[in-house]
Amino acid sequence: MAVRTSKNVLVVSTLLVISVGLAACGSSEEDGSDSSDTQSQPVDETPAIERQSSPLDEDQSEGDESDASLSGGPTSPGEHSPLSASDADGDGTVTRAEIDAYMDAGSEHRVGLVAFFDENDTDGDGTIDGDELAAVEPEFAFDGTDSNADGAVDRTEVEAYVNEPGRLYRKIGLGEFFDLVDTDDDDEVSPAEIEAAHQSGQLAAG
Ligand SMILES: [Ca+2]
Ligand SMILES: [Ca+2]
Ligand SMILES: [Ca+2]
Ligand SMILES: [Ca+2]
Repeated sequence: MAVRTSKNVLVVSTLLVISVGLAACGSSEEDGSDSSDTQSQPVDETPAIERQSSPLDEDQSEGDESDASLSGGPTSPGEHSPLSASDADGDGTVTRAEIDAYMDAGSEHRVGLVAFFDENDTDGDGTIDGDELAAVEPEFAFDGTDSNADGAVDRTEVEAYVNEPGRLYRKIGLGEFFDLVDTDDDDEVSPAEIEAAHQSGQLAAG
């Protein structure tokens, strides 16, 4: 077998490309260097639009002055219910002073709703209606309890109401509820303690 040997010849060629492309065109460009701009630039003073982007959700007045509200139920004062409503300075922590002030403003919060029912069922027949209902202060105290919507509040209805999920504070009263949630007993309910109450089902929005 014949073996061919191919020679590779490397040819190094040097190409000198001389491009003299200097087109010296004496074009005098005048880009308005000395143009007298008389255009007065108007200062844009856009009026500051005052937007109140964070409307405060204030407590909605609950008293509806109608018997329909008895079965309709009160609106929630906040995501943490009584612990939102009682946090007067809105710092997320409810102090003993804040809860006391809140209960002073609404004595119906101090005791459980069944006990409050007994206070208002003056004739002790197990039903609040008529004059008894008209005398309830605040008038919305039993909103949401009239499950059969007959315009009267029976003790059994109140008992069922407070035993629903998230209504523990209505069952035992807000003072006792505060003590329960304040697990470290420092007379303050911290955001962490509020969260724990949510997790355990002791507290629910609404
Ligand atoms: Ca507070
Ligand atoms: Ca009665
Ligand atoms: Ca009823
Ligand atoms: Ca605490």
